[in-house]
Amino acid sequence: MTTTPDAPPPDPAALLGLAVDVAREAGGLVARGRASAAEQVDVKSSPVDLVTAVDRACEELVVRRLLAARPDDGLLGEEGGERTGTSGVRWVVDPIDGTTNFVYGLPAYAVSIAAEVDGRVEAGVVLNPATGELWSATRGGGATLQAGDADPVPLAVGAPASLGEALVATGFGYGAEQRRVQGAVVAELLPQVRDIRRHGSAALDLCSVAAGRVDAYYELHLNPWDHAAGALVAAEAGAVVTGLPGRPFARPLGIAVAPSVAEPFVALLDRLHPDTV
Ligand code: LIP
Repeated sequence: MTTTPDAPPPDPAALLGLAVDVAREAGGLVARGRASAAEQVDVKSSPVDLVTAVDRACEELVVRRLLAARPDDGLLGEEGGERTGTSGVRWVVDPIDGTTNFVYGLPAYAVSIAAEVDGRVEAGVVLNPATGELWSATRGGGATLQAGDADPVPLAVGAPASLGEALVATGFGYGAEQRRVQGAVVAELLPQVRDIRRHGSAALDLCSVAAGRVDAYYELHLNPWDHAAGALVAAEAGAVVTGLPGRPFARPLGIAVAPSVAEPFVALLDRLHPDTV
């Protein structure tokens, strides 16, 4: 599915405008569903991989709104939404990234919506309904953070002087064996950096790199909906967004890091992931 050559290319700013409007409406639904989140919880790939009725209702709303506005677009959603379009645009949706936090009432979860054009993310929004923070970016257009009704502020990554002074965020998968491997990597990494943060949402971790709230983030085996919007926000704020040497982002390791420590950080992760396929 690609854009038709004689049709004008979709305008990333217009795609972002639609994504922001839909994310705000979806964020309202998620916020209203928070108090009863734990009442309707199912499990997916493992006993710790949760999905709530609110995740599903949120994705249903987002899909309905996006396709009402742009009926020829494609779609990929975490909760099963999948559709091939004819316009060259595909929406990548995570209705609630950080579902475990949502169920527990930890205010670190987000609605994440990204627009791909011909397979490349051109616009993305991440909205945390618990804090009202909205992160957004277009490719080449920079990244901003809007807190509530305040004016959006441009984002820029931090500049830690050394790897030893870098605050690093990471996350863990839902499989016990994968978590054992990821835990062993953290044990090796911890003495070599400032500290580790585990926020529980890849989308918010990537946006935290963009805002300089952490200096680096890495995680194995992320799904497209976990990172599509957040990785663009991080890149547009100046982060190095990459995979292991010679590998693309999230294939299988997703890395976003401040340029000042990118080289030693990627080299360290490469040493700590010798068997990563
Ligand atoms: C979550 C990711 C997080 C990861 C969790 C989970 P979900 O996504 O955002 O980074 O560590 O294991 O995958 O499942 O809440 O959408």
